[in-house]
Amino acid sequence: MQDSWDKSINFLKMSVEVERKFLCNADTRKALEQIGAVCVGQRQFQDQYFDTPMFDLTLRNMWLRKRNKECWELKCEAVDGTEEMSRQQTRAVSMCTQYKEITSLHEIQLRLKEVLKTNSDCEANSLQEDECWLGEMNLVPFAEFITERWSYTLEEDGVQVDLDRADFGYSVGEIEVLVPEGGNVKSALEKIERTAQKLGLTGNQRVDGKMNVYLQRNHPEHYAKLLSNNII
Ligand code: V4E
Repeated sequence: MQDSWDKSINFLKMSVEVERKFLCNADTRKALEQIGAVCVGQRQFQDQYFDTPMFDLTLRNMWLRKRNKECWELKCEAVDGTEEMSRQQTRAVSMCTQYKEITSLHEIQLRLKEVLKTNSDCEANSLQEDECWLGEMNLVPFAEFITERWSYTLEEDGVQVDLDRADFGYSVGEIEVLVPEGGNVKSALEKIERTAQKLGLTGNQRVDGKMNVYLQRNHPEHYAKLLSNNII
């Protein structure tokens, strides 16, 4: 009982990534510089996403990935719909996604065991190549791609803008704020909305992320299922 309570508390303590995607083009970098954004780097990374053959994780809106063959991350939906919101706040929420991020491999394995109801005895091991837990939980890669990313920071406290180009021919921008445990998600949404306005983003439709486009092209049946379950 105590164990499961501790796990729930740990889950609530994860930081939340609040993010709004937008379509970018050749003028986006100029627009960012005009609003005072500073380019803080360009890098490339490879992402591999894992799920069971029946997609038990993504159908629960949980996204398990390994970046650059070493960094594990589990993103799980985190929506706090309990507060009363103005119409403008509701709009800001509808344009953004909110995901809890778990980066400790041990925490990830605990969460996965709970969700997949497996009894894997394989624990996080200091040897990266020892990944018997993946097999025990029946997790296999279902997506793999490389992203080239240009990152910008803004004067607006804690706002980062990333411009991504995936190797399968899709580009997307994202305005994001990382909210630490117990932090103010509403203020993050406001910062994102202000940044979007400064960049002249007028659309009121959510923009597809890289994974949405990857799934449309490579796993159309699963994409349709996620869509009909309102997951993407
Ligand atoms: C949450 C999620 C996925 C995991 C990766 O998400 P994302 O932040 O888009 O990737 P990336 O490369 O920018 O990661 P970062 O470097 O910021 O950590 S894959 C699919 N989803 C769900 C999802 C959704 N439901 N709607 C939208 C617009 N995007 C993603």
